[in-house]
Amino acid sequence: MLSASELTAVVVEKAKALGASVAGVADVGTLKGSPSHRIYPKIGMDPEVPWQDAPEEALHHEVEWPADAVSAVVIGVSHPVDKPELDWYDGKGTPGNRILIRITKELSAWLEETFSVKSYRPPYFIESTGIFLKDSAVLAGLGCIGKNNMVITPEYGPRIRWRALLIDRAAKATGPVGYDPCDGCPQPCRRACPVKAFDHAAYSSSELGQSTLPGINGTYDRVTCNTKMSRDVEKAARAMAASDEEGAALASTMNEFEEAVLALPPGDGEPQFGVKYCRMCELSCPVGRRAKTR
Ligand code: B12
Ligand code: SF4
Ligand code: SF4
Repeated sequence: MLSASELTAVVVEKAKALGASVAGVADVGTLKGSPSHRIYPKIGMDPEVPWQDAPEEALHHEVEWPADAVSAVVIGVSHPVDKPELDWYDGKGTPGNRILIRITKELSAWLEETFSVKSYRPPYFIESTGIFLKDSAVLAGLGCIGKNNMVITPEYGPRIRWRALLIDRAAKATGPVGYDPCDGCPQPCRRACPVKAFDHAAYSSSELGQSTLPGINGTYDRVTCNTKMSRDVEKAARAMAASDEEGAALASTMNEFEEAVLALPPGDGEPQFGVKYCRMCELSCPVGRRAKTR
């Protein structure tokens, strides 16, 4: 049987061979105590209301870990500036996320066939048994949380998306690592935000009982950020609709919006125009800007 270090080496190599830009391993035991895992049951899952006003039913949500999961294999696929369509939401997901899903599926099958390693593929959303992907990437040594509240990688900056596999065999963790590109940076990321989501402390360490917070020190407000995401959906709905009223109706629920996008006539092979969600705090970061593709 492979040692924990050998398993890490082969799984990272295979993930890259399948198309991952970066890959690493984090311990599930360490992840269970990471900042997002600790804060989430206290602030709840609803990005539409300030955490202090979260209704009881939105609170106390915790990641549901499979009992036998001991290591998390984390993979990243770069989303460079010159391929913006990777991040466009088309009613079913994004093209970039579909690449991530394909890689994790193939990696999972390969682990089972080659080493009889059982794996789980957590979905995207936490409330549907997903895991916190940024904490996972940081603890796998693939980057650090930047002042824009995203994982900054040395190779691609924040322009990367994540997915993970949970496995029932111990693989040696590849992180965390000491890396901090934000030290001394004039923070163009925070100034670029069109809705000023970084302009005040939205979370208090004394009230929440932990010092590591969204935006590192509490200076990222997901409620404000989310208003921009809603505007992006409205913009996409307006572009699809014949009238203002029809646009408002399409943007009124995500289900209606998704159905309308999926009903669009097929294009010429290019991804359908869906929502181009805001990336200003990401695209303005200079780290890894020269990287093109993986
Ligand atoms: C819900 C969600 C949203 C919501 C709420 C965001 C939020 N942060 O609460 C909304 C819709 C607003 C949103 C916006 C965006 N999102 Co989003 N989102 C998610 C999702 C599904 C869960 C995130 C979550 O709830 N985190 C928990 C909250 C409480 O914590 P947090 O704000 O992230 O802050 C924690 C960390 O910063 C951490 N931390 C801070 N310092 C340190 C230090 C160490 C050592 C560690 C371990 C951790 C740590 O502790 C904080 C908690 O205390 C993840 C996918 C996933 N399954 O993880 C994607 C995800 C985080 N989003 C992503 C992206 C790209 C975006 C957007 C750019 C929009 C877009 N174009 O897709 C913006 C960026 C906003 C920003 N600057 O943070 C990417 C991030 C990629 C990256 N390079 O890091 C993810 C990972 C999805 C993916 N496909 O890879 N998102
Ligand atoms: S622009 Fe990039 S490096 Fe500079 S503070 Fe923001 S996240 Fe950090
Ligand atoms: S994604 Fe856009 S709205 Fe949200 S914090 Fe970043 S720049 Fe601001």
